[in-house]
Amino acid sequence: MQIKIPNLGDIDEVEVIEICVAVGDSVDENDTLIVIESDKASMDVPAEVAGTVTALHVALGDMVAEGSSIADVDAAECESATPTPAAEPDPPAAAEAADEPVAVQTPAAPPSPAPVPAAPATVADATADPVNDPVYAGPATRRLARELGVDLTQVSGTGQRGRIVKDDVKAYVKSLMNQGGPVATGAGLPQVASVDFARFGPVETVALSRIRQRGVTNLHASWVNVPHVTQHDEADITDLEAFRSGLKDEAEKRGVRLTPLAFIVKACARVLKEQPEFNSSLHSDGKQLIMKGYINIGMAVDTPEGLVVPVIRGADQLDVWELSAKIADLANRARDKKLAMDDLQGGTFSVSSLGALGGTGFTPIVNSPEVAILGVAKLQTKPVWDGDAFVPRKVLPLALSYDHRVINGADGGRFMVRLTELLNDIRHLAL
Ligand code: CAO
Repeated sequence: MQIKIPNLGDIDEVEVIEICVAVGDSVDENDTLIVIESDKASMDVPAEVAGTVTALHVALGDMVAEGSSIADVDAAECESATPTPAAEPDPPAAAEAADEPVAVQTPAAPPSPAPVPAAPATVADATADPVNDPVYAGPATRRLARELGVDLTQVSGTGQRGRIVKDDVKAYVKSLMNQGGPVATGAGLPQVASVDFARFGPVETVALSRIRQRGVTNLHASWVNVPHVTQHDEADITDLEAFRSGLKDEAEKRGVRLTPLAFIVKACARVLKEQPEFNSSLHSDGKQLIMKGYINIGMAVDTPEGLVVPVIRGADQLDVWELSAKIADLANRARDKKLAMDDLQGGTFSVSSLGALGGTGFTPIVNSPEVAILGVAKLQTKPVWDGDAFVPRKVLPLALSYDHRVINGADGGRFMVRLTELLNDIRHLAL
């Protein structure tokens, strides 16, 4: 049987926003084959008979009209035609979907925002296993997720073939609330349009590593929850660099590589001790600051799997040699995927150093629930006016991003003044 797009009322075309089956799947009567969406509402298109899907004629993002062919279902190939309840109802349209074709037109329904962006797909993707699709959920579930600001890629589905159902979204929100985590990260936000890029040329869909998927959630949560301010400054580390190169032999003897980062972490630990609000977290009630009696500095490490931020515990207790060894150890284990969970927890402030790569500056995103992060760009030799003449100095660009709910601009300024003072003349670190 050829399954077709049902009556769409006065709507000419709708978009295919989800494909729930693959060629070869057995489906029961009323199982959802695809989900379509107009600018007014979305609806499931169910199988009219039980059987085996023998062909799919649509791809994600296709615009389809009433009567367009969606899929072929061979009823003869299915031995058991036990009807199962219709997939999750999506009133008003999908509630009627089990019966005759229905109109999508639902004047009472509020305008539906664009769907949660799905990975771009080619026609070939339409035959992919739906269980591996980043989001396998019906329109009602998607709508609930949008209302609650839930990222469906983070929710495990307990429905048929791993489909995410409303109860899964509710359970996910409940678990976040129990952990005191942020919930409404996306609520009310306009969504980025989902584009079928394959219309413009060849595309390939590449799965993100788990680390990068976690980054998607965490960075987004921080970006939408934390009002960021970034303050820029430069440290003159000419003397520090001379000192560091004088320590080359000793570093070799100790078997460590002494980079500017160990000194930067050391100086940050000192400023965090002096200005403890940078080492705090905002309580979820928004009325209290949690001041931490320990200084654990997270260090962004670039790995083939994505960005990870292992933590240097008790950074204020370590000397520069110990910090160098710790930095190398954490970076190596991050790249070899040998970090333990413990290495990734308990950070109170972060440093992101892109200095070895280049760049004159960048604005790092706060590693929430921490309240500040220092970005380090590439050291440059610049002409600096010393009062009589321009002299070549080694200048290190620094960027401090902070949560403006916790840190005032003046505090940010004080942090940077003190940090550059320590780096300009590291003898201050001995005081
Ligand atoms: N300017 C110029 N050169 C620098 C520098 C800077 N700011 N920082 C380090 N370098 C030099 C080092 O001195 C070293 O050269 P030498 O061996 O001649 O001394 C070389 O660059 C390589 O350093 P490195 O990167 O191996 O070591 P590091 O201690 O500076 O950094 C680590 C370690 C793990 C932080 C780094 O390798 C890394 O992964 N950085 C990426 C972090 C990231 O992705 N951030 C973005 C996150 S989004 O905010």
